Amino acid sequence: MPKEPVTDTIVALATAPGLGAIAIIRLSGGQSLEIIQTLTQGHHGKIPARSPTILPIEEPKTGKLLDHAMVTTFPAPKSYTGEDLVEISSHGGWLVPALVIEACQAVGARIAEPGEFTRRAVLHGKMDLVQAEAVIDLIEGRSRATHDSALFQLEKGLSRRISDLRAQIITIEAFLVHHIDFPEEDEAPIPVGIIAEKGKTLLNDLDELLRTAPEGELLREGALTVLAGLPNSGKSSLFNALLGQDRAIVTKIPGTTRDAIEATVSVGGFPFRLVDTAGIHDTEDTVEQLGIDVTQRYLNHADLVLLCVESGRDLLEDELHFLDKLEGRPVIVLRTKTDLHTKKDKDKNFIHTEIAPRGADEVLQISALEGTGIARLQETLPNLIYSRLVRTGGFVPALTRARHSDSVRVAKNHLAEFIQELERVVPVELASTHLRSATIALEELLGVVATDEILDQVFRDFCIGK
Ligand SMILES: Nc1nc2c(ncn2[C@@H]2O[C@H](COP(=O)(O)OP(=O)(O)O)[C@@H](O)[C@H]2O)c(=O)[nH]1
Ligand SMILES: [Mg+2]
Repeated sequence: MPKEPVTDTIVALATAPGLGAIAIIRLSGGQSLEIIQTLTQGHHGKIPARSPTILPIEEPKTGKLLDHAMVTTFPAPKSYTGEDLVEISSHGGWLVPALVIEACQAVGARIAEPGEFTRRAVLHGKMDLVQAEAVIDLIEGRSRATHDSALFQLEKGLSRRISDLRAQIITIEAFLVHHIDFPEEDEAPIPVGIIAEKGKTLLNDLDELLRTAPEGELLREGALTVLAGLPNSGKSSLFNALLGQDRAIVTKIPGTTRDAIEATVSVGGFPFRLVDTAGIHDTEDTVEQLGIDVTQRYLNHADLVLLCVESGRDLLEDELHFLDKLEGRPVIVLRTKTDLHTKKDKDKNFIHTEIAPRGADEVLQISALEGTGIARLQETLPNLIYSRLVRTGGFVPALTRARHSDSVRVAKNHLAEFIQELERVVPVELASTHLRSATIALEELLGVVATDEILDQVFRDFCIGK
């Protein structure tokens, strides 16, 4: 809820700054229509609503022509922010948009804070907080799965699920009130046992939603995928093959890749943050040693490890030890350079299978040089990391931020305590406070009740103009 009425008028560039054919400048707030009228004054009567109109934009004091721009006005409440809003499509580049923004400032607008347009949209009930987060995900997404998920969230896919869970808590609260209102009856209309049962079902639903969080959160940043293996095992060649371009330096001299190179790639439509690093062996060379430290740091946070081991030999002690240390983290062992170690026989399927060593989820044979096995790997990666999303097609509500899972966890814990107290026959009135807290947690998540602190946290990541 707004603390104070939002009345001032904000202005910002909505398109990316820099060279471009067109720039869009946005104005929102009580003075927007007045401001655009002033900047285009003398050339037109009232600008028609929601109808793009080409107008000369003039500097307010001097009347000097700044540009001919396409102006569209969106009077409240039918606008993105729910306020009077104006979009000015001017010529792009460095100067024109800056001059137009300056002109808006000269007649009363101020530069918007990051995310302020969307924040105002939330304050005016145009979208909830979870939808607002989807806006930024949609803009920043780099893979089809991220796009699908963000769009689904923007279309209230997740919000509906959360609202539904909130409604269920409120229903239990209502049952409880009903129960409290008939204390003298032997058999209250709704026995405590039934209320507890309802609570348990809801607890499962909350759990189910929580289980979507790990994959949902990965969708935004991409799964951190670290290429590991001894020098010369073919890590950089694989990195380039997955990227489809030669980004990492590939040489025969061991230890060439001295620091980490990172790239976000879409594999099967899912985002992966691929990291090519120095190898995992001891070295005297300090620069190379630094690279190895980088590897360790990445390994600590890896969502997936691809251990490259050249084909034609068994895994070394070091490599097996390395697998042991990764404990529980998804690992694929890639037997590389199969072209060197397999006789090419057109009649034979020369990719032979191999049993995954202890600690590894899969073993795949690849040749980065010939491209063999790369498609298989590209199929395996999403299945290993995003199995749930692959299965559901991504159109199932999923929690996509730590903020989401934190709130749902709080709601769940309160509900669990409620059930416990109900069964321990604590006065039901007391137990019901937990229901209230659970409801509030979900309301904060949706932004129904959002403190400035929550709003600041959400909109901090936005760019100016959104
Ligand atoms: N024949 C063949 N050579 C490869 C293959 N992958 C890498 N190599 C070669 O192996 C050497 C080391 O490769 P590189 O990718 O730099 O390994 P890294 O040190 O683990 O990054 C280079 O000479 C590559 O050309 C492959 O699939 N087939
Ligand atoms: Mg390398």
